[in-house]
Amino acid sequence: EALGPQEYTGLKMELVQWSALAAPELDAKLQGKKVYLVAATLRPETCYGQTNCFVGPNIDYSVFAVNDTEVFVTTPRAARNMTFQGITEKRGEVNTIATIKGSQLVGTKVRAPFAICDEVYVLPMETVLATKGTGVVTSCPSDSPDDFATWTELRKKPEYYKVDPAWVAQPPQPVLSTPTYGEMTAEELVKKFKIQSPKDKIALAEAKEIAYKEGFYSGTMVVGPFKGLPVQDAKGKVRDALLEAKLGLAYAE
Ligand code: A2H
Repeated sequence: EALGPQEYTGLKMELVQWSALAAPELDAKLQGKKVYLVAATLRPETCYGQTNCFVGPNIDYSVFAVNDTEVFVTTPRAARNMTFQGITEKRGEVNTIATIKGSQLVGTKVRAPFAICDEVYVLPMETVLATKGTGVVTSCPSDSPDDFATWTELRKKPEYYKVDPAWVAQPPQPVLSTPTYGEMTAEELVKKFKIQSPKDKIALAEAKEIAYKEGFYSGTMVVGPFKGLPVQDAKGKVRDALLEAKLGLAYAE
């Protein structure tokens, strides 16, 4: 874990359609508002390869007003932190509209900023921590072993996880190429370490470390406006482009 503050990029994943469980309450309360699930990432350059969005099924989420027009969905903890970072209108005050369990958000359809796969579904991820980031995690299974392992698990047992197979139909989308693992770094590492499920935490932590080092120090972008650039150079440019387009925000903790 980093010792200094962690600088996340918050990806604004705009609501397209609430899940059947969330729609009755929230559609009525949020008429005329722009609603975003805000995912915290340390790898903004992978945004082109988003194919899903994860929430913790047993975590509570706040649906809160940022200003007159925008509504965010994050953990209550992140909502509070945001009020001290100039993200919301009133400092130190969360304007909560509703509280909802992650499990109720599953099946919600959102727009993924800059992603090749424009609209993605919200899925459950048991390993999402309520104490980190926003509690919303964008899924980039080409480059995140955690994301790849969870997506694979959900595809194996959709009934058990109460997931419609259509929500996990989108395959990983290549974003960058590494000399050792090619364009599907996460999948290669999951295979190499014989990771069977998201519960293989030790192997996943190791795979995550390698994926990060390979991708960041040796990777080259294979999609998007910075195609051909080293990932090290592209990372900041992608973050700036997200902030510029108002599809991303700086979030630190
Ligand atoms: B990263 P760190 Cl492609 N619980 O984004 C669990 N994981 C969380 C989280 C939470 N509450 N909030 C954020 N994360 C994930 C992309 C990505 C990420 C890729 C590769 C590696 C990677 C797409 N998912 O993370 O513990 C988010 O996933 C490995 C560094 O604060 C976020 O970045 O270091 C990362 O963990 C933050 O992890």
